[in-house]
Amino acid sequence: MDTTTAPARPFIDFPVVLDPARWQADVAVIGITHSEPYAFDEQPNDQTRAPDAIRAQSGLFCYGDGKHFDFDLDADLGAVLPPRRIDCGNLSRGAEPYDAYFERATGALEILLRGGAQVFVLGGDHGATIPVLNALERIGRPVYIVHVDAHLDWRQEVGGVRRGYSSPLYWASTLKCVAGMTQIGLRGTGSARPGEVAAARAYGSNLFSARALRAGGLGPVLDSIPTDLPLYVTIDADGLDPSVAPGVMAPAPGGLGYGETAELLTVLARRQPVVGLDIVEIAPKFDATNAITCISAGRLITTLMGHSWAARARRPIL
Ligand SMILES: [Mn+2]
Repeated sequence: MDTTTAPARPFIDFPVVLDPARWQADVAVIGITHSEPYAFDEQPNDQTRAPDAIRAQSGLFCYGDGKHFDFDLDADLGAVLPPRRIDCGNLSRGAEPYDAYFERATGALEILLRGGAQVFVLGGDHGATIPVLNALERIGRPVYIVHVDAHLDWRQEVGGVRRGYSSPLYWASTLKCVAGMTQIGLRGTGSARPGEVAAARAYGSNLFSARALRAGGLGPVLDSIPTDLPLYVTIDADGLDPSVAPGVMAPAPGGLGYGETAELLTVLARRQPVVGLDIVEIAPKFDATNAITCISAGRLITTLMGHSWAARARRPIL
């Protein structure tokens, strides 16, 4: 039985494969549309529409046909990617309880990761990261997390909900497979209280405020990320500056520029294995200006994807 539903159109020109029995791939894109809602939130929230909104723009940000040069990759994406690249569709919640939905999402990611795919997850809100981390934990694959976000996301729970968008990095800190984390772009106020900041520091998370990034550049951020561990990257779109990612629920001025985010991913992908990336928290209803948030997200995805696979001659890809 298919666990996902067909997207309105595929990511770039990737073949759509909904049957998990056929998910043997080197690169896989999958939408995780839902997470567990807070009582005060609209459900389904607007972020559930983001995977197809990103895909809808993908013809604009990449031809992917092996014929058009991509100056950010110094190659064509289609030429550097392996042939086994698939779009697995959207994993959406039906009438099932949230425990069952999270289990289904974890199982889907487990199939992809065990099969050796580099996974690109289109959220959904930031709770969509949790089943990905659960899958990495289940298969015992150690990772170091690189997190771009305006917010800390270290709440143990909000209103009794433990798998919501305020909690993914706290959740990560409880998992054996997570060796550590660097959190970049923190600014303004969000759900974090002083206790969550203290807990993140006590755990050993490397916190870089947007101001610290601006003052010190990417060097200290890159130095905080160990080179001997595979990475998992999670990008909350509100970590980017609203000038390049206005389509979010909680815009916070002063975020990462597009160029420095792309440079961060480029350096990391060339330097060490990256098992996967998620981009979450895009709200298409606020992305009315040329869908620039979805285009930014798609470009970041293709930048990491392309540089990862272009580097395969020099080192293991995953
Ligand atoms: Mn977040």
